[in-house]
Amino acid sequence: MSGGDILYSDLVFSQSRANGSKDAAASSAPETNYASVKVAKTQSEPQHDSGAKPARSKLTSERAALVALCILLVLTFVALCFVSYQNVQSRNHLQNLTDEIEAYRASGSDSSNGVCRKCNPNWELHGESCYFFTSVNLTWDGSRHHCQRLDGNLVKIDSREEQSFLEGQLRNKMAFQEDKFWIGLTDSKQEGRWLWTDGSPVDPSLTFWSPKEPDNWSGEGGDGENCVRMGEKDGAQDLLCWFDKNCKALHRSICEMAVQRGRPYCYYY
Ligand SMILES: [Ca+2]
Ligand SMILES: [Ca+2]
Repeated sequence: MSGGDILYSDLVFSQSRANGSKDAAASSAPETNYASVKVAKTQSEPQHDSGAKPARSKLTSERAALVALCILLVLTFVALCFVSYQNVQSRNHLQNLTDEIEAYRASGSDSSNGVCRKCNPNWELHGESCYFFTSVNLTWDGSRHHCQRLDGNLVKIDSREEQSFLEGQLRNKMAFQEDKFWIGLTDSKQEGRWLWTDGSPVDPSLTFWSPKEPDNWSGEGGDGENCVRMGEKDGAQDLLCWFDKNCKALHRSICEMAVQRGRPYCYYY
């Protein structure tokens, strides 16, 4: 029952007559009057008070638990974000270190066998030599001088293994089929007598002429073709990728210099 409801009660009143014997005898039974009394119920749900407090208390506990759970979830989310951020930072740091080491290796160094063999930055180490693949297009003479300014010279190929290394490198470096690289071989002094830049003759058993080369083609001028360029962008059959070419043509080039030997551990330079 809600607060403010009205209770109805039936009350019975008995009254005795004060006088009159005739009436008194006739009315031996008491006179009965009925009255209705309205009693306003002003107390608010007293019967429910005993159970409301525990319900309210239970509701409050549930709300507190919900708030605590929300806080826990937020904290967990923040913690996960922090851990994730730390992982990303760690991965970035590791990647930077890896890149740095790779860049160092790419610059050319090797400390195997306890002796550091090192090349200048941007030179590539292979065997006992360092190689630099130029990015500028110059004549054969211009390329030779460029290599000398870098303390090297146009490459001299002494073995099939060296030819294989260079041929593989050029596959990735050539932008297009004619983007070939000068090497240090020429017959400028005497047609058909091929000499390396150090004056040594080419070993006939160690040449890698492309088929139909050298042809001393004079289509580009009366000088014929007295300098050698190499490279096949799509890879050379059996490493055969030497071409004689007019020395005034503009090409990139391969410079070579002896490896630098130093302390046992390159990374502590
Ligand atoms: Ca020639
Ligand atoms: Ca040719």
